[in-house]
Amino acid sequence: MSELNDIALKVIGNGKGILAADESTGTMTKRLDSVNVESSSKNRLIFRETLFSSESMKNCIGGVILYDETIKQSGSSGKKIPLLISDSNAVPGIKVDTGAKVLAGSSDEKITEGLDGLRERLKEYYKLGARFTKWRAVYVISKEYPSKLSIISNAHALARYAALAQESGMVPIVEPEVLMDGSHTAEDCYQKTSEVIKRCFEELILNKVDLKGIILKPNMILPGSKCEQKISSEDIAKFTVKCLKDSVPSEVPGIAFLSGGQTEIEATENLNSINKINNTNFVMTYSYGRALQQSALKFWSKNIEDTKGTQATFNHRANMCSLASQGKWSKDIEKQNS
Ligand code: 5MM
Repeated sequence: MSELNDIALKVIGNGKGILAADESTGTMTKRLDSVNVESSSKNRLIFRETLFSSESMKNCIGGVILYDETIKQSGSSGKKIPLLISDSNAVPGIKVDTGAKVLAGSSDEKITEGLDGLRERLKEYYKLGARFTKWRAVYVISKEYPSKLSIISNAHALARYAALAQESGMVPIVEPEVLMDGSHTAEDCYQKTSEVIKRCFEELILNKVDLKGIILKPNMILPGSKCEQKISSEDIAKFTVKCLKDSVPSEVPGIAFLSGGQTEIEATENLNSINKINNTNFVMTYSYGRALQQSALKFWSKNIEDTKGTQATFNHRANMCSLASQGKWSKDIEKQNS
């Protein structure tokens, strides 16, 4: 199983992180609608190929999470997308869940689906070049949520998925996302996230998942987006590192945070603060969707043929995230380079 550990470290080690470009067609359509670009298969490919052929892919991006549509596409030169990614020495990955659906028994919550036929789909993705996979579970915070039902059933699904991914020779990214929506405090987020993560590891262990061959993709510990009590980046880092130190077994090679609706700068600053105080053995890096793509998407939407300009915007963000993953980012560096 040390091969899986090697893949995991290739994806998240050496100051690199993950580009989460696995938006399903519905989500990508929302993103493109927001910048007034038609969400055609061709346009989705142009934007993604522009990012995947950027210079920063070589030094800042260790892995790219793709969506089913993209992993089967070829770029403008005729090269298959997974090959375009591996040519930059990054690892192609694939989202394999089929989405979060209403949880029977607790209809305000979600359960992630996709286990039926997963073994066969994994084999196909491996043949297409994927070497890691992703499955995202979502949890809401309120007085009564996340419910025990949501915590137990999502952890069970995540663990069964992870076991199947490893059986197919791929590293599973285990993504339990406790959402930022709501007026809860950072303390509430800390407590609920700890409970969610601990349960995930109980199930992963029960399903005999090799913990050295996974990547955990959690949320940072943040106050809810409607909470009036804001906290500093240093406090976010303290809560986050403590939560992970207490809930994640030490065999896990690394943690790649989702950005979860933070701005690009917030996600970069908070990751940097985390790495400044990271006293664990875990690599702590990024697996950002919006916080890596937002500015590039905005720039690209003004002229979808301006590949160079879009890439420069993306390269800047990727470079800043890479510095943050090493605790070397600062507001001055951000300004000097923008
Ligand atoms: C890229 O977005 C992924 C979700 O797509 P769908 O909702 O369309 O399935 C998402 O899982 C993403 O990989 C993570 O949430 C990280 O993205 P952010 O934008 O939170 O960093």
